[in-house]
Amino acid sequence: QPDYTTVDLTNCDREPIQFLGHVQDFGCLLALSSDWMIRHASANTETFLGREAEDLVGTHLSELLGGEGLHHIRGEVQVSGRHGEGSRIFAVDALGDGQLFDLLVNVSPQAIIVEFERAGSKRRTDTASTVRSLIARLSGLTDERRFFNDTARCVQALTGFDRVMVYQFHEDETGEVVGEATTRGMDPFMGLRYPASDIPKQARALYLRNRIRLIADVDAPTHGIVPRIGADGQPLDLSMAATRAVSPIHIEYLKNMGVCASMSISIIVRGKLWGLIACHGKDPRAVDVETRTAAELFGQLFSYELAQRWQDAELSLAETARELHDVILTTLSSGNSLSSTFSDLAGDISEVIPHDGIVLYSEGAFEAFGSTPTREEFLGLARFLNTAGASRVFATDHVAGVYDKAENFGDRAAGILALPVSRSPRDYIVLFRRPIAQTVTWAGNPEKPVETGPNGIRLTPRKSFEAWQEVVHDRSRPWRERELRAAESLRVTLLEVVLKMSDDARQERE
Ligand code: BLA
Repeated sequence: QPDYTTVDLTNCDREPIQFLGHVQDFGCLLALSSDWMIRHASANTETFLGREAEDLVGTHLSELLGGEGLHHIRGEVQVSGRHGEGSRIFAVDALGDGQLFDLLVNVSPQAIIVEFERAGSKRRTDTASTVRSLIARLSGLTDERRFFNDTARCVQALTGFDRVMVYQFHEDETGEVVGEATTRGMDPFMGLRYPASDIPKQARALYLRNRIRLIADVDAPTHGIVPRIGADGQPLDLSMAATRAVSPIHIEYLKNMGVCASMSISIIVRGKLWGLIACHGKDPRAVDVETRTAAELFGQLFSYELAQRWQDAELSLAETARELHDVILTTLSSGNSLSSTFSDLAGDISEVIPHDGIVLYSEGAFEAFGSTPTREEFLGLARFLNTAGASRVFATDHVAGVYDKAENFGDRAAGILALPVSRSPRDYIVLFRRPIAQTVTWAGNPEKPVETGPNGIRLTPRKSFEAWQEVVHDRSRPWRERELRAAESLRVTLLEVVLKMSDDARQERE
């Protein structure tokens, strides 16, 4: 049970959102053992299946479902049991009485979970081909902003939500709206920044496993699971359940935002949650299973498209980095020292990793170009880097955040990228970036995330969603992932050369 009595932001992270034990109103749920006995049922089965949850628990599934329903579910369990992915069966006459249901089936070690929703209306066009043509429209776009805005427009066309956003997580887990499509009369959220705590850790972890979630109506009742605690002494794990009722804290958040329905689709790139496509409705919106499946598929294809774009950018950078590697080897192997060729080298590096200043600190000698700390200041920084112990590249866009004295660098340097280019004592090449006055437009004051809620002291989301601007003075443009990768390969090249040269020098002396 989460403890709401201490007010701090880690509360959010501790709410066990997959064990809250309720389903939403738009569907009902059965949890079965591997021998098809009903172990749990949601309290709203009567509405969908005509039988009370209490009557169903402890009976065999075949007593409820006619031949067609059971046959379908068995078949799907064999498939999804092997792959661990949930499956969906559309328009099944599950009870044998002519009512059509869409079924969602998920197999976990704890239970087979089957959810029932009323089948969506028959479509004129098939959703797979709609998704295909939407994605085709995106892949030609080179401009990033248009790419994200069009992505939002595609999902809006697919689902009909009033506002659709592409929400990207930054390194520090805050998030930013980078693409948006709205219907008339909705406030634009484009460019707004939200604190990390708005989507807590356990929710992000869950969204990596389960790629889509729908909150159909923030005002609709939710229904408990019967019995709440199973024979194994545990509440039912609803991680993969589509009807899972979400955290009441989040419901309050949506209400504060003036949102009645919310759906979000996970964007996973290289195994990490890159962001979400977040959808808002002014009114209740029970998006049917087929549309959700299409939206999820769209999300997956969009993720591949993003990954492809990254890869293209990386390939062209890797090309330039390779040329740099060759230049360094040629220059240095013809007997030049690193310091005698450093000014050329600095120019070459800036083509791969743009920077405002660069320092070579090698065997006690200090050489600097552009906007950098002084020699004295640098020596302190070098000592800090030695203790930071990184044998690989070390980068930050806010060096004063990890090394106090960097405040004195003022507007000469705010971000550093350090490449250790020797064993010990450490020699370094350090790239510097000057601060940029960044304006971050927060949705609400991020420093006041804690308020007293309706139930006494506990954590509630910020009530104010009015933009709150903060100007950040001591940060540089961030080092991009691919720049760090290029720096790492540069470090390896330089280390090779430096070690070889000192070996040669030693041999000459001996
Ligand atoms: C979940 N928070 C979420 C989700 C989103 C957001 C998209 C996923 C569920 C959904 O699809 O609605 C946040 N929604 C946003 C943001 C925008 C948006 C940033 O549209 C921007 C436009 N939330 C808080 C605080 C807490 C909190 C302070 O702000 C904790 C005290 C909790 N948010 C919270 C929890 C969940 C959540 C617990 C998980 C809900 C669940 O899946 O059960």
